[in-house]
Formats: sequence, structure tokens, C-alpha cells
Amino acid sequence: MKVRKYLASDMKEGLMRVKKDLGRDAVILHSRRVRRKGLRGFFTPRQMEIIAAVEPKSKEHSVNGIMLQKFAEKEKEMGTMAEELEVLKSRVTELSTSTHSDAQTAVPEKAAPKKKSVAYWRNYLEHHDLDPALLEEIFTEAESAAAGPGRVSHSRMAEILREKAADKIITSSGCSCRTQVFLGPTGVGKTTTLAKLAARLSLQESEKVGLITIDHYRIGAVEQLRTYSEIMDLPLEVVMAPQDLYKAMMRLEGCDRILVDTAGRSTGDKEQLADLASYIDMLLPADIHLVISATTRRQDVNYIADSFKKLKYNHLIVTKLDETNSYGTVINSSYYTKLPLVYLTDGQRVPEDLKPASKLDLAGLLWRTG
Ligand SMILES: Nc1nc2c(ncn2[C@@H]2O[C@H](COP(=O)(O)OP(=O)(O)OP(=O)(O)O)[C@@H](O)[C@H]2O)c(=O)[nH]1
Ligand SMILES: [Mg+2]
Repeated sequence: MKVRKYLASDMKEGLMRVKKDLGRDAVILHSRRVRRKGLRGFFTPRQMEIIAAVEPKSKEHSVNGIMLQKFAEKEKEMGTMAEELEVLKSRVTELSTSTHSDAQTAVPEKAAPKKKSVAYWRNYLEHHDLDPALLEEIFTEAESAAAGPGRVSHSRMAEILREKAADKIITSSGCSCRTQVFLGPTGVGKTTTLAKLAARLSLQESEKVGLITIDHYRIGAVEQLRTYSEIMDLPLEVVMAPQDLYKAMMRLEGCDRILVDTAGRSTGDKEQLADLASYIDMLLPADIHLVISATTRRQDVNYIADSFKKLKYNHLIVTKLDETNSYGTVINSSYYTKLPLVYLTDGQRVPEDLKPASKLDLAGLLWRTG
């Protein structure tokens, strides 16, 4: 690992230097404000000291990269197996035609490979805990797309299923509102995701970003966001009551975007959710992201989606993709709520581990571990 120390006048300049020097994959290990050495240090503003590191390129692996590579390998393997199967079948057919009539061999010859392929993929997709109704829709559509006189190879069936799965997912290319709210169950990664987006918007899109937290319930919650706000040099407002939101928004008047962090809410606690709803009402119009962890079971995704409904969420973010190898949650959440997925996260690194949701990448996730 390559580790470097930087001194800059502020965090923004420091991060730009880190990015220029170590590249986009650099990770901030530590940052603090320091005085210049010597007497001069007392009369000049403090500097920002940043310690950053980067892994050598060869270890680099992105979700998309792994996903596409695995899928390609799987398809290749399936293609080879299917070809071998075809050769075997034609040998058997040749042998049997010498003893049976043509009419007897034609029907089973055509029907067999299609059935086998469908059963294999059904079994495979069930492992991902896909919603049964969604699974049925995908297979009904895939089977009618594959119908016809010709044979459907194993890999072709996978391709059709992937297309049909992609059709079921709704995605949105980004956030249109000035105010972006992050809510969801406890510990799913709301604050970390907000910090990733804040960094992306302010550093890559050069937007003026302001932060608000209404999470003052958990000890350390404000400090967590304050640390990010100091590192990125972004204004932060801590709001203790719904009526204070207006003043906080006024203080952030000059910002292009306002990202609002909320306290994680226990899904079954109606009182807590009602309390949060009184803040949300004051923030509208807003993009309200329901943040769900990819490790959530199917039934719990539906329970969370229903419980948070009164908070008027209109977008989805699925986090912690790196912590599972069964990706049904990602697809189920969009299918069940009929709402667009906007971002996926696959790690703790800020800001790197945040990806815009794309239909084909999402459908491809289902084949990632095949
Ligand atoms: N592996 C992994 N960890 C993540 C990801 N996103 C966040 N985390 C970690 O999950 C933990 C909780 O993250 P927070 O951002 O504090 O979660 P939160 O939803 O704000 O939590 P509360 O405010 O307490 O409800 C931290 O250790 C994060 O680093 C992710 O995509 N992958
Ligand atoms: Mg939080």
C-alpha cells in the first residue's frame, strides 16, 4: 500500500491533491488541522494535514468488473457445456434414427434442452430469494420469448432471463430535488451513504452542498456527520425540533443541495416513525431515499417498505452489497415498492463505494455468483 502525507490550506484543496496524485481509489486514513511549524505558524491560518493511501493497481477490483467477468466466465462455461451436449445429442439421434422412424425421434429431440435449461435457471434464481410472484413473471415471459421451433441453448436462456429480470427493475439516473433525505432502519448505512453522495456532489459535480442532521437520538450520531462535514468542509446544521428546520434551511440558502440525515428507526415503532414524519413534512418537496441493506430477508424488505410508507419515500438505495452473495433484495425492493433504485453501495469507503443503479448491472448481479 502506498501511503502519503499532504498539507493543504483546506480539505477541498487537499482532497484534490490526493486525487491528482494517488488517483480516484485513494483512501483517507487520517486528517487533522495543524499549525505551520515555527513562529510563523501562530500568525497564519491552520493547515489541513491529510494522510492518504492507495492499493497498487493490480489489486483493484470493482463490483461491475467482477460481475461482468463472472458472468462472462459463467456464460462461456455454459456455452461449452451446451455445445458438448449438442454433440452428444446429435450422436444419440444418429444412432437412434438407424433403429427408429423419423416421426418418433423429432418431438423429444426439440423439447428436451429447453425444459432442462429452464429448470436449472429456476433453481438457480430461487437461491437469490427472489419474490415468488416476480420469479413466475420472469419465467412466464422468458418461456414465451424462448418458444418456437428451434432449440434454446443454456446460455441463450440465461440471456433471455437476464433481459426479463432487467425489465422488472425500475432505476432512476439521479436525484432531481434540491433536498435529499435519507431514512431507513438502524445501521443500514444512511449516514455513510449520505457522506459518499456529499463528496461526489461537491468534489465531482462542484455543487455547493449543505448538510442537516435530525439524528440527535444516538450518542455520537451528530459527531459522525460533523466529522464528515469538517473533512469535506461543508456546512452542517443540527436540528432538534421540526419547527427549527425552516431556520436551518434558510442558513443553507446558498447551497445547491441539502442532504438530510435522519435517525435510524426501528421498523415496528409507530411513535418513532410518526415523530420522523413531522420532520419530513417540513422538508417537502424532496427526494426521500429509503435505505435498505442487501442483507435484509425478503419478508423483512416488504415489512420495512410498508412501515416507512407514511414517510413518503420516493426512491430506494440498497447498501452493503459486499456483505451478501444473494441479490434478491435489490430486485425485490424495486418490484415490491414500484419505486426506482438510485444508488447501490458495496463497501465502507467514502466516497468510492457508491454506484448509480443501472438496470443491466442489477440484473447481472443475479448471475454474479453463478
Ligand atoms: N460493508 C459495508 N458496510 C457499510 C456500507 N455502508 C455503510 N457501512 C457500514 O455500516 C455501518 C453503519 O453505517 P452508518 O452510516 O452509521 O449507518 P446508519 O444507517 O446511519 O446508522 P444509524 O444512524 O445508527 O441508524 C458503518 O460501520 C459503515 O461503515 C456498505 O456498503 N458496505
Ligand atoms: Mg446514521
